[in-house]
Amino acid sequence: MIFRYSFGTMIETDAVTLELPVEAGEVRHLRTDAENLCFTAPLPGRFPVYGLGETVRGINKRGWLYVSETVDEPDHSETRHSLYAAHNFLLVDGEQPYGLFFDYAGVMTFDIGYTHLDELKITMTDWNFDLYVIEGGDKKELVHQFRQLIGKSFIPPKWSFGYAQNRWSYHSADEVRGVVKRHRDAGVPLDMVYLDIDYMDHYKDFTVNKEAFGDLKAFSEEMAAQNIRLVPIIDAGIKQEVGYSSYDEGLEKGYFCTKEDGSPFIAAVWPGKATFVDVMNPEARAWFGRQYKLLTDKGIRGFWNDMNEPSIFYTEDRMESVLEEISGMRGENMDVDRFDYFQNLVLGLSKNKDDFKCFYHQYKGEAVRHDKVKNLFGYFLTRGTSEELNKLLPDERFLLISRSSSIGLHRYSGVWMGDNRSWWSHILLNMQMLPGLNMAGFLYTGCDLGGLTCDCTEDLMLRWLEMGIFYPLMRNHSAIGTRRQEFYEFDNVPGFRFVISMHYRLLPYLYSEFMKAALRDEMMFRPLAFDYPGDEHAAAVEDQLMLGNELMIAPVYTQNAYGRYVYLPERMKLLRFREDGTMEEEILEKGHHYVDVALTDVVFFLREGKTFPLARGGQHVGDPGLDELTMVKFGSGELVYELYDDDGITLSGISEDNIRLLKA
Ligand code: MIG
Repeated sequence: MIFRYSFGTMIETDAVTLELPVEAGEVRHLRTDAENLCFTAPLPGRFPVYGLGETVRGINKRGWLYVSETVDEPDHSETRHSLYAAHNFLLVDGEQPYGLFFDYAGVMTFDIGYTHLDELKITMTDWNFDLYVIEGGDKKELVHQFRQLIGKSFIPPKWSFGYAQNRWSYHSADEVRGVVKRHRDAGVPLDMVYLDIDYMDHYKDFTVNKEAFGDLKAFSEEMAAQNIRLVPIIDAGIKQEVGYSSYDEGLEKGYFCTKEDGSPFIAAVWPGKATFVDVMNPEARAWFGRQYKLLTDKGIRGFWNDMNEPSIFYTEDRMESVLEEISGMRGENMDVDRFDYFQNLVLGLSKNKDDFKCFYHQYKGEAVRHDKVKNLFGYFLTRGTSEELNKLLPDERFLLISRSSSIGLHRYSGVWMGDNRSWWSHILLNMQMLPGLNMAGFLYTGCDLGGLTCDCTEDLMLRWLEMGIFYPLMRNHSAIGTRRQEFYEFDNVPGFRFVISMHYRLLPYLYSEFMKAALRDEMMFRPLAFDYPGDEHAAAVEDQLMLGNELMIAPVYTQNAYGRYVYLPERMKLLRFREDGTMEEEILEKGHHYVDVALTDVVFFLREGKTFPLARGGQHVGDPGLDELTMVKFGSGELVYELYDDDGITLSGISEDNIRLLKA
């Protein structure tokens, strides 16, 4: 059962696709305090709270203050309150678990046992929103109801489930050719190379640096002949430059955000001074989306939308006033306070909160200040992209991921988990984000394997890939200035070949579980407690997940560890795949176990009474080796697996009819 409550006049988010009647009475489960713009509820006993999508901290969200405010936050440490996303869905476990969804464009906070250990307090910025309370059934059922409320998840092409290599940046077509060649020569599978900002001409969206990348169409065809797709980045800011058509046209049509006086809002990002599309105006975001034609015409079918929180390096106005103030400080004898002040003048130029209060969108014929709708920026910009790509590519799937998101975007694109670091703790953090993202409808997701910033080591890369092989979006990505982390930069090439190949051996399973989750509004990755309610050990597990209906995963995420403790909520079969091509099977009883995992071992667990397919593997997603399946089983008698397969490309080809029963 879903109960809808409506307060004030909300800014429409289109997050919800079902129109429900508005309830009249008191809000269920929560105490409403309209005067203080908040709701409270007790958090009983040890019951976990789940949800909030892409955030810091654990699977169980209890014990921290989370702020739904989309920010470009490269520090994913436990001190933070906000990241790139605003996913206002919460699942409060208890004797009778319930779900909450705040359909709200503004900034809001979730104090989940932060101020008082046993109290939930949710505070809004204003009183204009819809609240949905979901009841009835277990945790899986509550999520299922929520997912039905918000509509079907985005489905990208099958090739986007392959392995991707990226670095910020590959600077030329030749460099990309080299990357591909190293993979192919070493027999390491690869499906995609992402292009970061340096493929553009001076960081201008929808342009190409022709000197370095030549004819992008010819290059993308050359790559396609080797079964490689190029995936170029698109940034949110459009360079302010007369004669650059995206700028000229957007300005002429009034498609950019403006200042209070109606003049265009100018802030610097990658290309220097830039404008921002007024995403609240459906025409403006469609116009933005139509420009992807320049890339689709070149045969490009994959895109990533970055910097769309939106991120701002500095605004024209603040830069002016800071420079003026600083010039007046020349010759001063600064004490520590004054020096701090001076430093903060400069540091405060970037992503300054006040800057988000000085520009406007057009919404239903009225100017609405950006901070009231900030959480919708990445969502609506990427939605515009997706809707127009659908028109440009009729009945064709495309790969699209966004950095910023709010609920609703899951219908239009996937997300990556932003700028993580080459830290061991981030293997775990990014794994802990998975169930929350799945609850929010984001199934096509993954993190930068090996970590974006900081230096990666060989063992970190291997361990991260051993987790990464389960991600639908499996991308090795690293930032400029960091140690290179393509597999061939390390010593153990056979080890990398083996681990990455395991992803391709698992692909029929991963693709099936992904597609069934999308078609049935279910989660692909679940906390153990969702499958084993009532098991108090399962409820406490933060470093293992259920994957699909057959498997449990438990990655190694600490350095110099050659194994780890694993909790088995029931009897399971441990599967250990070794670099030499062998597979070991061992039945383990319910309970706690220490499991050996050598540096290049791939280990996971199969539930009793279940079977799943394992492919011979291949060099890319279209490789016939992916269709040669053997069944692995745990249990006697005939076991059945629901395999999903389709043409991987068309939209009309997506259907439950593509499920075949495999018997083992
Ligand atoms: O300010 O395009 O999350 O993946 O490599 C950083 C450069 C901008 C952030 C993205 C990251 C990308 C980087 N971008």
